[in-house]
Amino acid sequence: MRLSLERRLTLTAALVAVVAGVAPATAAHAAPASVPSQAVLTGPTGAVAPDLEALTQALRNTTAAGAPGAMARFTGPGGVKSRTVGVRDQATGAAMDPKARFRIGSVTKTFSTVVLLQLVDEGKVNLDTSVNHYLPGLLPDNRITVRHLLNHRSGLADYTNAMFAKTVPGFEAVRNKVFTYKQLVDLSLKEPRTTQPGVAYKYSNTNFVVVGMLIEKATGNKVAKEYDSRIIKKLGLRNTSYVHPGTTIKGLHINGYLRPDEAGAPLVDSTEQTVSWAQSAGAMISNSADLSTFMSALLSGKLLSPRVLDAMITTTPTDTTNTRFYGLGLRRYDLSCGTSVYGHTGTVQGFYTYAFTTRDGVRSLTAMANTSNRGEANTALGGTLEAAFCGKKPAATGTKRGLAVLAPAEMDLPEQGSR
Ligand code: HEL
Repeated sequence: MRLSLERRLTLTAALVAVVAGVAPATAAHAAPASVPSQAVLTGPTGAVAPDLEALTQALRNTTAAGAPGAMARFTGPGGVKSRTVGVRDQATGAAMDPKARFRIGSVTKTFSTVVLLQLVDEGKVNLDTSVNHYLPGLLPDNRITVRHLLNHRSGLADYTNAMFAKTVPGFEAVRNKVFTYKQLVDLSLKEPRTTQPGVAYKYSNTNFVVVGMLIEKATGNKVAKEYDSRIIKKLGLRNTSYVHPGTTIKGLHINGYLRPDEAGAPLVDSTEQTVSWAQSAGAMISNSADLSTFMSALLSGKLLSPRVLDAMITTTPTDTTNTRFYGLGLRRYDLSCGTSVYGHTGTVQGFYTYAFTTRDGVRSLTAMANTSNRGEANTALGGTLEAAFCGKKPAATGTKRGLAVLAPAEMDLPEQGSR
């Protein structure tokens, strides 16, 4: 049986929740659950200090699960703390570097959303107006609004499920391809729609391809120019770019390694590609510091009006754990210590990313690993969130070669059945 991408992702998310120690069934803004016994409270807000040993352990779990390298960069009242494990380039053996650039996949969706919501702030786009009002005849249903794109409730099928049904052949078929937005939307429209507009959350890259089209229609400019003037230059993000359809990551960067579906097959260096299959849904390049700066600026109100930011962080659940939520181009994870963090995750061939910040933008974490199509590594990387924001030790991941060495006797493993 072939599971759809979203189904696989839901299962992965559930696994992340279990391994990362996310409490189930906590209300959206419920009072903090008991703080982990070894956590240290710091700062005027009483925020939990990151457990740096646990952060490193989460990264080690990630490489033990098959990632060539992994890193995490936390910024908070105590300053910046970076941890790295493994390599950024398997051919040269160069060590993972917290300053290096990498592909951020769907964290791009948050950038695209900010641009579109700035256009809302400027009165050029309305969230509850039909997409077809701005792009006449594009979609088969006038009821699909701009908001439905941003909160994944349009029902437009995700064309990437079919595109990447076979991982490496799917990737190689598009690695050097350049698509128009319209070609990608047409791929989606060949498939049945997944829900009636507005009725249910169903993650789809198609939504954010249409967001790119809306940005270009409303501004008359390419999305690259809008990311640049509205976010990148404004925040001084010197390591962030949108180079589509360029294929290289310029400067100090991390190489990505895609795991083939076939057991034992060698990793595929997937660093260079157009990412044209994703464009405004996932083609940006950035680094850890820039992603933290961006997420922190966003949540602390430096990019959007309070009214529009409020719309962006108004979330609904994405699964039944009641710990995972989606707003407008933005995820919210409720962690086991009661802290909610906002940001996005990314999966693009060879790269997993987590970029999250607290509601006040004061504490931020970017974590990444240079592999993909490897759920256990992504799950292990998710453990950095609990370590960073809750000061909590990660569980060892259950990989055959990793578990024994990753679960030293003194390690504070979460209790079975406690979440
Ligand atoms: S998927 C996600 C993540 N998002 C979505 C988007 C992104 N990335 C993609 O759509 C890539 C899909 C193919 C990835 C590929 C691999 O692992 O490299 N997998 C296969 O080819 C499987 N056969 C919801 C996880 C997000 O976190 O928002 O990024």
